[in-house]
Amino acid sequence: MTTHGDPAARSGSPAVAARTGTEDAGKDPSGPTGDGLPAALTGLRAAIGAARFPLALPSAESARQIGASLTAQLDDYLLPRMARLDAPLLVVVGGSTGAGKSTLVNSLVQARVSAAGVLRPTTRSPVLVCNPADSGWFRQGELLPGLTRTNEPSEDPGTLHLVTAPALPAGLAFLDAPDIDSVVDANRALAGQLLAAADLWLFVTTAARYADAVPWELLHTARARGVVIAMVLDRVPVEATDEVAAHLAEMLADQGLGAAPLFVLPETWVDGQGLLPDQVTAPLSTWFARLAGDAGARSAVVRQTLDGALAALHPAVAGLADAADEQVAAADALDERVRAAYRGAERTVEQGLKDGRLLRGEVLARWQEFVGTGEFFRTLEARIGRLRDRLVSAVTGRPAPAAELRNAIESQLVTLLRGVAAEAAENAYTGWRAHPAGAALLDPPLAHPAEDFPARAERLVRDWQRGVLELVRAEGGDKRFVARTASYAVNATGLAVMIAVFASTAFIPTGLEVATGAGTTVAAQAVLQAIFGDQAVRTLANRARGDLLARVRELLDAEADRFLSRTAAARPAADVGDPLRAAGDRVEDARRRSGLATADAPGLPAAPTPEAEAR
Ligand SMILES: Nc1nc2c(ncn2[C@@H]2O[C@H](COP(=O)(O)OP(=O)(O)OP(=O)(O)O)[C@@H](O)[C@H]2O)c(=O)[nH]1
Ligand SMILES: [Mg+2]
Repeated sequence: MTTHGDPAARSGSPAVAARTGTEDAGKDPSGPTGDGLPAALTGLRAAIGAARFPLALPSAESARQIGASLTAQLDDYLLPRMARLDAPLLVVVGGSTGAGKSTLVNSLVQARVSAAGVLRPTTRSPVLVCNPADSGWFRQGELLPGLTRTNEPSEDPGTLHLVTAPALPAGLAFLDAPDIDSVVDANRALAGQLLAAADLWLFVTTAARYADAVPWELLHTARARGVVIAMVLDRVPVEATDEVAAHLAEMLADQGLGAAPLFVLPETWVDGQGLLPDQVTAPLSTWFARLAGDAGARSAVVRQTLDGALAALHPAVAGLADAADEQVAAADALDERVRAAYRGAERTVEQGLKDGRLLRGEVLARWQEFVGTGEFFRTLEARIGRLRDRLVSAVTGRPAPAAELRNAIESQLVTLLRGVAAEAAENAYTGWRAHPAGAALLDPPLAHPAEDFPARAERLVRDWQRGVLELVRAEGGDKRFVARTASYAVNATGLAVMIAVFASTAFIPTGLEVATGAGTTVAAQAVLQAIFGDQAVRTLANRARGDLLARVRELLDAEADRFLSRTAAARPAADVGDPLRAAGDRVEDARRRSGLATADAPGLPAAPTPEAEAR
């Protein structure tokens, strides 16, 4: 066994490096507890839980992962650790597959507590080994509450196999984790989760694997978080020891991890029990024994890792808050595209009612016929009826029931509504397709109006027509307008009002609009002029138009809702971003006030030097 570098410089990370040894053991090792921290953490937990990132924005996937891992870390480690600063120190043994982690743990506790093997990966579910005196704490499940405690070895990654080993001193526990670079996804995820719950990482790598990318990614995370780390370079061929150990020490220093104690274990044989020879593990077990015996040093490790994890929350939470704001902003932008499309549709309908384009073709023809039958005149009161005398000679007696005009009005309106709904759906669809989050929400049917749109449009028009007749009937009490409230009079007046709605403002069809010839057209034209000259008709028409537009708005709103309901999921009930930031700030303030990591805290024991080993 060799250790490298100046042991003083390797005696812990900066915050705990100032002093080593046991002189502070008499002091309350738990020190200040950070009064406001548990409440601030609980608040943060709730704020993170309220954040959703359902829209497919570039920031969403990582925000979901970060949110999930922060929640897990709060539950697994931060909250229980804050509640029990004096609980045993948990060393999580992590590293590359087959590096010899399980063999090392077994050797350190001098018992086969975790299966080691040649099949990769061997360790599928974590094994926690502690002194019998500490098993109560780990068994009660405050820490890593999501893992079911078992007394038997298990392959289920959702379990935690608890083993006691009298050879292991109290106050210190080892957790043998699955491999961090596993081909098995669940293994990798679990390894990350376990490392996030560690007070100390014992990072095991080998001469063959120490330059791999995955371990270094994790080590960067650990450094950023200020986690206390110790490194084991395992199974090093004797002839390569100096070169490999020097290279790894250099890499650690380059990555800002020069303070981590480094233990270099030579390649050796395992005994019949699968354990390493004592002399190989001695420096490591001595170091751990010293740590276990030094309450002050243990407390400092716990506090530094805890403080680092708490400090790392702040920027992570700020990132989540930004991502949550982006979700709302994107939902707003998507909604605006939909609203613009359907506002356009509404305007087209309004325009259609203003410019008289509806008073063409079939409607106009039916109107002319209707007026031409004299049915219309018979039903109107004298004021308009005055025209009758002048026009009666021009009016033919062809049968053209009011029903036909009514149908023509209906189908004209329905056609218009279908047209604008189709255009709006297409515009909204195209608008969303051009937005990454929108594209992910689309289904092909959204490009067209809802399947039942035609039926709903027809019902809308019929309901409106009925409404107009009711309006006329109600006004019928006013004898200035309708002479008699006989149903045919109501009908005829109602149709005139509908026509007036179609030709609102000063529009009256010109000779051109009214097509050619025939006394009928002249009569129709004259009647229209008479109608629009009538204040009562104008008033009714205004109300009927308002009613029609309100119904159209409602129908189009239902169409727009097919889109808007999809972004609604991205809108939490209340603002999420600012409360998240505030919760993160509260945790950070409480952390700073807590004095968890104080500069004069005792540090890690130094890794034994070769000279010390020689003694
Ligand atoms: N010769 C020799 N074999 C070792 C040594 N350390 C571990 N082994 C063997 O290497 C194989 C893998 O060791 P494990 O302890 O299972 O490795 P691990 O890191 O726990 O592997 P996973 O759980 O799959 O991540 C086993 O067969 C061990 O017996 C050693 O120092 N020397
Ligand atoms: Mg293993």
